[in-house]
Formats: sequence, C-alpha cells, structure tokens
Amino acid sequence: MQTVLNDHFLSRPVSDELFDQAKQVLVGGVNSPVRAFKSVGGSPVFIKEAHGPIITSEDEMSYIDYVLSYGPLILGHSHPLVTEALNNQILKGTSYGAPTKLETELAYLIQSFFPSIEKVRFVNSGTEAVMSAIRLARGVTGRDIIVKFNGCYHGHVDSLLVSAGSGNLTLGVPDSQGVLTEIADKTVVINYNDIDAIEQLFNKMGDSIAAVIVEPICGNMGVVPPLPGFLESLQSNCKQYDSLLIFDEVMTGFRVSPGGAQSLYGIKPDLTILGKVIGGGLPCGAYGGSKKLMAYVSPEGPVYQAGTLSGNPLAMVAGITTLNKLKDKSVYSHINDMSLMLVNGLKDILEKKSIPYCIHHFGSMFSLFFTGKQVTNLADVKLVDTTLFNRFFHLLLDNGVYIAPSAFEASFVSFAHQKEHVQQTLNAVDKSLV
Ligand code: HOZ
Repeated sequence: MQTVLNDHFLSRPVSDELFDQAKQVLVGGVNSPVRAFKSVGGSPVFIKEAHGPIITSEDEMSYIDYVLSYGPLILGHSHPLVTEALNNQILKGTSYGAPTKLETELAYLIQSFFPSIEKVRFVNSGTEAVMSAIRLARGVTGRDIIVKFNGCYHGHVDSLLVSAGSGNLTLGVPDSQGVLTEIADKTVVINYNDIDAIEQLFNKMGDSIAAVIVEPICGNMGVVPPLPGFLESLQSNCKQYDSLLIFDEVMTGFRVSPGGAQSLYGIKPDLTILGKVIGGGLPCGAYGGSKKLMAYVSPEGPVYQAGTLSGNPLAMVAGITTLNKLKDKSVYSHINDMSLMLVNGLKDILEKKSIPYCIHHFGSMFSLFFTGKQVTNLADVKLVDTTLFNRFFHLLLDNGVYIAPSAFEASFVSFAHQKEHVQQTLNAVDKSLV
C-alpha cells in the first residue's frame, strides 16, 4: 500500500525533522498507527496548535481541519467555553480517585441525548468501553460468542481485532498478531448489511451468542449506512435469542443526530458505547444501558471493571461544556448547514470533472469514496481508487486542507467551520482533483 510520491508535493522540513526524531523513541514515530501517513506516503504533519477549524503545523502552515482529532471536536479546536471550563477546573486539581458531582452531571446530560442509557460507566477511551461492554454481555448472558461485522472497528479490543476497519484497514492488516486463537475463535464475523447471513447465523447458533456489536452507521471503513432492515434484523434476532445488541456510537454519537444513529433509526440497543464527543477533546469513553443490565457491573454486580482515571474531572468538564453547548439547536443547524454546503459542493465538482464517486453523509460526518459503485459493505469499500485518494490527499494538504491520511476514515465538520472555510475547501478540492 506504500505510495511513491511525486516530488512536486510541498516539503515540510520541520515536520520531517521532527518525525525523524520521533522515530528514534516512539514506535513508528507515532502513538496511533494511522497518523504515520504509511498508506498515503510521505511524513506526517506535526501540529503546533489549533483554534476553531484551523490547525497550524510546526512548519507554520495552516490547514482547515476535517479530522478534528478523529471526531471529538464538534465545537472546533480550543472552543472558548471548553478552554475556560478546563482552566477553571485545572486550578482545583486534575484527578482525585474519588467521586465528583461532575460525573453525575455528565451522566444526566448523556441520558438526555440517549434515553436508552439509564445508567452509564465512564472509562478513558472507546476501546476500554467496548472491552468492558463485551465482558458485561458475556457476564449477563453466560455465553461466549460475539458477532461483529467486516469493516467495523471497535477499538483495539483483542476479540474484535478481526476483519477490523480504521487503522487495520488503512494498513491492510485486518487481523492482529498477538490475539489468542481461542479468543478470536469466539468472534463470528459477517458482512455489514448482510441480512441473510444474520438470519442464518442466529438459526444455527443463536443460543450461544452473547452479543452482536455493530456501528449502526459504520464510520470506520468510511461512512457506510445500514440498508433498510439491517438494524431491525439485528434487533429482532437478538430479542428472539436473548442476545444483547450493542451499538458502538463512538463515532456516530452526537454526530449523525444529537441522539446518534439509534435516534435516527428508532432502534433501542441494549448497550451503547460512546467516546469522542463526550470528552470534548479529552480522553473519555462510556458504556451504558438499562438500569437492570448495568446493575451487573461492579460494585453493584459481579462483572468487574475499574479505572484510576475514570470520570477524570478535566474530561468531565470538557464533556459537560460540549454537551451543554450542543443543547442549543442553532449549533446543530449551523454544523449541519456547513456540512451540507461542503458535500453539495464536492458533488458539483466531482460531476463537473466526471470523476466516479460515492458520497455518504449524515449530520456532520461524511465520506467521499472514489468509486462509481454504491458502497454498502467492506468489499465495495475495497474498490476505491486509493492511488487517486493518495494524490488528492497530498494536493489538498498543499492547498491548506487537512483530511485523514486514509481513504477509509470519515471526515468531520465542526461548529467553528464557517462558509468561508467551506468555500476555501471547495476551491482547494477543485484544484486538487486533477
Ligand atoms: N479510532 C479512530 C476512528 N477511526 C481512528 C483514530 C486512530 O486510530 O488513531
């Protein structure tokens, strides 16, 4: 997948030098693989600071940002309200290892957006939330099997690093070494949107399925929506066989609609995984569901799960401030308007240039796939023209626009993006699609 770059792409000497230094002491020079630019080629841009929709590199170049830290920054970088709340909290301490009223406040806020979550447990990342929810599902049902879908990514949880999207897909390594066969064997993978396969699987082994975990709108192979009937079939089979339905809404939560994909499609999962936006840019994840189910979690119940920094006060205040701001309906209407302007503009440019494409767009999250085929699952995603994407990615960078260095990651818009940023982006796209 490594790409040879044409030498006309702009050089970034400071970032290049910093990357060389980083590689001496950090694995691959990064702390999360997708950041290393391996699939698009070249070396990563090192970021110095970020405000609103703009990130600035150590080379003193500015970019309109559609990565937004892979989704959390729905209000934009360094939003004044979030910054002020963090400044206030930091003077009071950064971690207590004891309860605070902030945790209860954020829990109530989450509940107001996600009524299916009657009780919540905060953790430090989406991965940790998924890992805990899987343990809970097995503890509650007394069963082993977890069902997941090709191309969905649920963090780097051992049992789910099978046919995974996100960094695994980007790097072309859908399975990880180091995962015990005994663990991987307990995961059954089927194709996203394959309703027949779901029916067959439940008919065959429904009684051993602890849970089905799904991104209700997939974000980790790019944005891929559920076909009509897909989520409904998961729900009805889980109900029939007493298996739990887990919606991983780490990406879709607060993005595709204020109440996530579950509110958009009117489907109530047993458990929901959240992350990204709920921490307002600080490390935070959560899992939650009915009071009855969550009562299995320690200290109320027998499923153990703990964390020194869980419910960290800085993450809580950033999350509270962000969600309080999202209560203001005009915030969503602005973000969604900007997203629509961008997506419609992209379509016009692609049509004008006769470039085959498929765009999926929900709320403030979208993906552009360079393929003329309708994308409904991982096999379709793999048809995208990655050579065209890689070139587009670098030309966009040269023209001041930052998207994820992967043909398979979603793009995000924030409240800080204004019409002029979107127009500048469209001008850059026009120049970059050559
Ligand atoms: N989990 C993020 C969404 N696909 C990707 C970020 C990362 O792997 O660093």
